[in-house]
Amino acid sequence: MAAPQLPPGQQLAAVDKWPVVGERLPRHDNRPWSVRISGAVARPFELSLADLAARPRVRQTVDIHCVTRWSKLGVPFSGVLLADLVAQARPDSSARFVSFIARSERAHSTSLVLREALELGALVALEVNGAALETRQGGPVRMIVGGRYFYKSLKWLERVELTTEDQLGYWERTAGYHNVADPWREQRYMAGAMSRAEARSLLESRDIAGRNLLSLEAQGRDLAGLNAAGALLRDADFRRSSLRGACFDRANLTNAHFEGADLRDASFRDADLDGANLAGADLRGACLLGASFCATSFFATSDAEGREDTVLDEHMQLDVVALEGLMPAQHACVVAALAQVRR
Ligand SMILES: Nc1nc2c(c(=O)[nH]1)N[C@H]1C(S)=C(S)[C@@H](COP(=O)(O)O)O[C@H]1N2
Ligand SMILES: [Mo]
Repeated sequence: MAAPQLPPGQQLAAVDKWPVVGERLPRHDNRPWSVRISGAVARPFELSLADLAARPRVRQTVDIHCVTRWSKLGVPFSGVLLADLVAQARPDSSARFVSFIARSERAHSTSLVLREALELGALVALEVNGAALETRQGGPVRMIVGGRYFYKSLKWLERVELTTEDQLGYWERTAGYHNVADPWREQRYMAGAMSRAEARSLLESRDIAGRNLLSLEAQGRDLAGLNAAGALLRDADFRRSSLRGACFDRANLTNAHFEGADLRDASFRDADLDGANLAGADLRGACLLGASFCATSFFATSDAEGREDTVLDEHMQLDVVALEGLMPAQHACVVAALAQVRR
């Protein structure tokens, strides 16, 4: 059998699509672009775009795997090897980590173990598909780190800093994203902070509005009428729970699990359902207006997951344009199912 090309839980994006995730724009700044290498090094230095472009160029074909479950295989990037810049800066022997910092409003960052970044062939990318990286794609200079979820590939690179202690990146610190991020080991999130017992007692109140509950364990429970408005519920597990009439308005449900859940008349207005799985759920009367669906699953597509039937009806509310965020296989299933209920 050929080796699988898609890590577990990933879906292929259409060839002509490249979803934008996280920040959409770099910080406005009139100074010309430059990249500075500093920290635990003997010779910090700064490069202009022209300096970067004049260095030896490397081509690399990279498989992109976003933590929100979409993938693009074989994307041809070119740029300068991080190893090349690191060597010139003469790292101290104590330099064990590398942080990448963006020219963006929140100074977005991410970090890697220096040795791993070099082994993975981390690329200071300038081009994709033979053309300069567009701003939208993280250009003019973007880190590309193959073999890690795409949140390790920083857009709008401005600073490379070598450090002796790890500086957790933006998503790793604020969203519980896993600090190693190997897609083949499905390292999407750090362990949730809460025990099953704590989750159980918290859920008894049926009010978790506005709370931050990464990887909440709430499977197989009676949670009808739950108020989870505005809650941060990335990777939460609501499989087979009864959530009739629950309110998830504006909640972050990235990668949440709703397989087999009763979601009749539940409300997901303006919720983030990127990478969430609703296969086998009962969605009759549910409101999904304003929700985002990048790589959301509505149907089980592999036999291994079993063929649970998702239930939709004509009372369900959703924006047809938002369905464009679905990956092709899911898009086809949902469009066919909607056509059937609306007949
Ligand atoms: N500067 C910056 N870089 C970033 C992010 C961000 O918000 N800001 N998001 C990360 C995440 S989570 C992903 S999946 C990829 C998304 O890249 P794309 O928008 O080109 O798909 O960028 C990564 N790099
Ligand atoms: Mo991501």
